[in-house]
Amino acid sequence: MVEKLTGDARGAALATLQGWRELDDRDAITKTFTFKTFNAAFGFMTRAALKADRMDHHPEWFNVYNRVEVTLSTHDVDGLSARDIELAMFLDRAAKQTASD
Ligand code: HBI
Repeated sequence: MVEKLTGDARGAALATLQGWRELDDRDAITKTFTFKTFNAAFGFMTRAALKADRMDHHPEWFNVYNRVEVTLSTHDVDGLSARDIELAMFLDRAAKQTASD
């Protein structure tokens, strides 16, 4: 059973992330990744998709050419959970291994 992140645990978890921000209108985090090419962006999305499927935890995202806007939240708790933090950290690592601007 996944739990909603609140209080100190939530603050500590968010502090481990770089470049992510909380949305104003709902309990979710977002980050825009920019790569050199569409090929690089799609490679990142492919690695993200395989991880998301393994986790059974899926991003909301929007891609235009080399840019990927990602939003993470846990629908099952209507907010943030440790799963969002785990996926965000994976995405940051995957982006680092991908050619960026
Ligand atoms: N993806 N982001 C996100 N949040 C969820 O709560 C979620 C998911 N993917 C699958 C999933 N939940 C399943 O556990 C079912 O709720 C479909």
